[in-house]
Amino acid sequence: MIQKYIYGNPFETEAVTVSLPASAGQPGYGTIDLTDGFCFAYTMTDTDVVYGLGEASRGINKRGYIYVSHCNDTPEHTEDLRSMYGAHNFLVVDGTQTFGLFIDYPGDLTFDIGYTRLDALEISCAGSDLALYVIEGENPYDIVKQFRKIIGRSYIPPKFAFGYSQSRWGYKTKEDFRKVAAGYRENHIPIDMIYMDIDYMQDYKDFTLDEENFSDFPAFVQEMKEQNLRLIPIIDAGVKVEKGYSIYEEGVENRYFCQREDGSDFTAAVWPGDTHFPDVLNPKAREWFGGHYKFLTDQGIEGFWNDMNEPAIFYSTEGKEEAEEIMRRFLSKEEGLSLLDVQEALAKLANNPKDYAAFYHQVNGERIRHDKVNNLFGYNMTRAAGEAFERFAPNTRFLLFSRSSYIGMHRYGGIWTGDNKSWWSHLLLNLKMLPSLNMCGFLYTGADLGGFGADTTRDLLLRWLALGVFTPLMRNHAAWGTREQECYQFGDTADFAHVIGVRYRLVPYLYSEYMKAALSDDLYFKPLSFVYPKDAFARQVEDQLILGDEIMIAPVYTQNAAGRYVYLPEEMKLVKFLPDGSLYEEILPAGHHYVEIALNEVALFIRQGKCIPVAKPAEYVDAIDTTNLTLLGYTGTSYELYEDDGVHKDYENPENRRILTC
Ligand code: MIG
Repeated sequence: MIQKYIYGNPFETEAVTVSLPASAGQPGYGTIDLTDGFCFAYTMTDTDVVYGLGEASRGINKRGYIYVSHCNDTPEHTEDLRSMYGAHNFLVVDGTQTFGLFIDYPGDLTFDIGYTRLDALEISCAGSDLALYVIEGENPYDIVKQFRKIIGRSYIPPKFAFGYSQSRWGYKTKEDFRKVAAGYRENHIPIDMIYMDIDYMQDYKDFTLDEENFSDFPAFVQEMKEQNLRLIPIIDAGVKVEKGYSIYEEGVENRYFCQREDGSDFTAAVWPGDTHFPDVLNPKAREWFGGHYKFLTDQGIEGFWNDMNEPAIFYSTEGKEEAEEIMRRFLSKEEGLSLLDVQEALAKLANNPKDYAAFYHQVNGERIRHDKVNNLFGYNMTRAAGEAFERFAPNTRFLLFSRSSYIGMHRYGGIWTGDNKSWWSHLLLNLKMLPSLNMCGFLYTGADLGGFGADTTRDLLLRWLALGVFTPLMRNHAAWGTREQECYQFGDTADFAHVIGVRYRLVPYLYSEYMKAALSDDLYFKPLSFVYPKDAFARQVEDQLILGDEIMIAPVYTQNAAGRYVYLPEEMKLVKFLPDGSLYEEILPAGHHYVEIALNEVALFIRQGKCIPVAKPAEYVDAIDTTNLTLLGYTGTSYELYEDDGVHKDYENPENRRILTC
């Protein structure tokens, strides 16, 4: 059961797609205080577990820390991080009382989950215009499913998006891309996509191509397709300020950019230098911005990633002037000013809260200050693209994911979890975020495998790929200036070909589970406790996940380990994909086990009474033979396979489902 409570006059975020009547009175849980903004307070008991919050630091159980929904370009994902790129205001308290909460509020919102006081849950924000949804159900899993029903169906990518992909910030020329293609194809490491980062554009201008490096782009897209590779370009939020650049001119002329209080276009510097932000909250501007993706789809492009859409700001014009003033005063030897003051002024330039309160959106004839709706920008930039694809080709799926997001965006695209590092702890963090993201509707998601910042190592990349085998988005991405991270850079490529090869053998199953989850508003990744609610130990497991209905995963996430301890809530069949192409299978009883998993092996656990389909090896998604699947698991059981053409939207066709028996 879902109750909706309205406070004040909330901004319509369109996160919820079902219209529910507003309830009168007080929610049945906690207390609400409106004296200073909004505050929901609840006292937790010792054993309560808190799930949710989507993209956030720390554990599957969110207890014991404080999180702030504030979409922000934040490249340091340390344990004490409070805000990331996404704002996903949904959580479930599971314990003495079990209930879910969704706070539909587009400004900054704080979740103090036992940080200030171990037993106190406090959700608060400065504003008092919001919608609060309180969800009751049989258990947390049931509550999550009810929540997912009211926010609408999750985004469904084309099937090729379940392939492996390579990315790197720094590929500049056709030659760079050809080298990656050859590196993979010659070593028989399966791959489907290569990502184009900002350097493909002319001077970092959206919807342009570097004139020198990418002449005759359609022919190049075709050349890659002949190798069964798709190019996936990035689109940044800021539009370069440049006379004569058509996107800039159109935006200025139609007043489609975010404006300052005085009505002038707000200017912030990002990669292109000075830019204006498209006012994607304004439906007209959204349609206009989205329409421009056609520049690339017309040249054969079938997928995009949207970046810098928190929106990230290196510095605003006003910020720059202030910093320059301090520098001038320092250089003219003004008394009392030290170099530290200059340093401080420079440090304050990027993503300064002051700047986010200095520009406005036009929504249905009303003007709204950006900081009050900050968390909706990435959502609506990605929605601009998603809505545009619907217009270009209503029956065709495009690959689309974003860095910044809010619940509601999950209907238009996926997300990747941003600028992690080549740290072992970030492999584990990647795993922990997955079920929480799924609870908030984000099914097509993954982290930069191998780590974005810092230099990776061969073993970290292999171990991370062995988790990535299971994440819908499986992308290796690295930052400019870091060690080269393509799989063929680390000697003995056979290990990489094998690990990624396992992904391709599992695509029919993973795709089927993804589609079933998306079509029934269910989870692809679940915490163990959702499947084994009576198992007290399962509530504590933070390094294993249930995938779909059939399997459990338990990747190795520490260096120099030959395996790891795994907890089995019930008997399961351990399957190891060995590098020689054979399988190791062993039935293990419920309980704790040490399982050896070598660097070049992929392990999974099939639940009792279940089986999964496995395909023959293939080097790209379209080459997977789904007519010839082997069933793995418990004999005498069956599996319902979902399969479609992977391109169109004929999801409900009964022919998409068939029963396979083991
Ligand atoms: O300021 O486009 O998270 O994936 O490689 C950095 C360059 C901008 C941040 C993204 C990252 C991407 C990078 N971008």
